[in-house]
Amino acid sequence: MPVKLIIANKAYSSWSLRPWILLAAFGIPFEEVVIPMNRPDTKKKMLKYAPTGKVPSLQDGEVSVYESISVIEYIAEKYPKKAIWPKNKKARAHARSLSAEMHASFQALRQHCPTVFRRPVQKRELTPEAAADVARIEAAWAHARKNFGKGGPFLFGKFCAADAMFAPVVNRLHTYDVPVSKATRAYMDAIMELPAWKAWIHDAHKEKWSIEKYDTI
Ligand SMILES: N[C@@H](CCC(=O)N[C@@H](CS)C(=O)NCC(=O)O)C(=O)O
Repeated sequence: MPVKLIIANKAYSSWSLRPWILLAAFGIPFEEVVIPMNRPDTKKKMLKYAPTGKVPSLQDGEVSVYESISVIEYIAEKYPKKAIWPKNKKARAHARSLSAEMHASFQALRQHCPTVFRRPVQKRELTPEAAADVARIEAAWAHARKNFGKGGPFLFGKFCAADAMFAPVVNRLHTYDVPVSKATRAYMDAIMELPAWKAWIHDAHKEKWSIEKYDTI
């Protein structure tokens, strides 16, 4: 039986994209359950799957996992033959560090540039705090690409969990037209070329639910 991934609106849910793009990019079959946000029954529905009442979460038979990073770890453990994390120990340690940093940081950028996957590209000047987050992200990406990225266009060469963790940031930098280096842009383009990325954006545009405060952001 395929694993079941519980997510929110593809138009707005940055956390949901992470395990979704990982499963899709690795060609792992999964069933998708979408719980639309901002509805009277949203919390109740999400609580059925995770005690936080948030998504993403994953169900694998009797096993439940929540928090995007834990969901990704679970997927990596379930499919050990897939290079969800880099095979090299040093690269893997760094990929985990970057992923944890992404999980816990960059609040200023998140607040200033909320994720809307169907937002038209429209420039927004950054606050100094959001600009500092972008500077750290660019430095982190450049460091990973230089030290571990020889085998392909992604942070650790081939697409892996760390790329999945940063994928929503690619959308923020792109849709808010944030000025970035050529190398950062090339990395963003590599993510945006993934069929899994394109499928998510396509679905986000097709969703009928609309939360006005996000769609006019
Ligand atoms: N740290 C959590 C964040 C999860 C989260 O905030 N999810 C949002 C959707 S992007 C959510 O479930 N919101 C619904 C709500 O709060 O009612 C993770 O990594 O999974």
